[in-house]
Amino acid sequence: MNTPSLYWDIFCTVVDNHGDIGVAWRLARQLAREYGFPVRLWADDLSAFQRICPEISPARSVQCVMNVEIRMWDKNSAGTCFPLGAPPANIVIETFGCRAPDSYSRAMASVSPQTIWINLDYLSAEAWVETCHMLPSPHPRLPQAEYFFFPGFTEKTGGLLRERGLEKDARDFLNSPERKAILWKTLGFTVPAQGTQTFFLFAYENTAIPGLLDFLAAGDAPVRCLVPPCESNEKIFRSIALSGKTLSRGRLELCFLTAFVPQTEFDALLLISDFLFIRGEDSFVRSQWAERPFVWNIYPQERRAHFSKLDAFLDLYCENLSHEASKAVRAFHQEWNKGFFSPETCADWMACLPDLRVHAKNWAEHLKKQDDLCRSLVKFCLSKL
Ligand code: TRH
Repeated sequence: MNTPSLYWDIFCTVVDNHGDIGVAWRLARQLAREYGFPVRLWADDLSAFQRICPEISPARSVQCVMNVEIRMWDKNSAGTCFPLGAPPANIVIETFGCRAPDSYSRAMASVSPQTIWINLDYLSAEAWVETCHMLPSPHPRLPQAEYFFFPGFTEKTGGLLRERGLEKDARDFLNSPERKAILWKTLGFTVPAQGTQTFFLFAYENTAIPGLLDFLAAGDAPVRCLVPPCESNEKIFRSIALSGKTLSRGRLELCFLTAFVPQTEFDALLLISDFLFIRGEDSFVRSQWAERPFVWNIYPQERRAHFSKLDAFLDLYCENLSHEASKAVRAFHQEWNKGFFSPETCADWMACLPDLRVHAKNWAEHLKKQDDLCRSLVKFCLSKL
């Protein structure tokens, strides 16, 4: 793509956890690294940001990390936090419904050519997304339209974040026993013994967890479970006698990570695992690029709205699966997201793991045929210049 230089401002409010900043940070890095664009990322919670990017200093209101200019977005000083006199960027992205300050929007409306204004929404596989993707919406007060941009799983959506060279990076990592051993060591654990199945457990507060752990502990094969720090499940882990960094029970070895790994190493964390329990948005997408069987803990919404989102995704994901595997995947997801664990459902899912491994590769291949989200955004913006 022959691209003129475009200046980007990305705004991000950390609602909770790390998904919002996780997506904004990934996108900002990709725009800077793959397209060479100047990018400014405005984030209102640098401490949450620091958890996934240790180079960030929460005390600094302006800093540059990986060629992205990071700005503390101090909402209390709205209107004064912007470099006064500096024009807004060519492209402004408000992530997940957050609103750039009024002073910024006003400045946007007064520049020529007009700033391209994008509202980047949450990921959903629901059918309505295709009809709303890229639709303009007039601003209630300003003479300017904003465009809705939807990530998604089909060609009529904006696609998924996927960096260039992702596949090669994964292959290189998987082909390097040294790099895997170094990662295990950095995490504070030995390399798992031959024949051990490793799984990654990243979930919301979920009452199904003890059942899953009991089930794995009572199984025939040795299993290692990697658990990242997660406040919402701390009580659950404490109730199963958490002490120290590891806990062994039956065939299960629980390994607690003491801190988040930097987001740039998150993919490797998934790749050392054989199957994945992930959640939210970004780890959910990364589990698909890791080409591993996964179980998605979807972000819970009011009035159980998330269940239709879950079904919409599973309808797409299960399309080319055998009837048996599709049934097992759907049942396990339903129960996991209701906080309910039944050994029969889990056993059915596990019996399908060989098929699910093949499917995970095919699914990733299928998704890679569409433009990635960053590229779709760049193409769209160029078309609007
Ligand atoms: O943290 P999440 O639950 O994020 C969200 C938010 O809750 C948000 O409000 C909600 O709307 C959204 O989900 C759907 O899960 P997610 O999306 O997987 O984000 C986690 C991020 O943290 C992701 O970018 C990966 C990163 N991460 C690390 O970098 N290192 C780690 O060790 C871990 C465990 C995660």
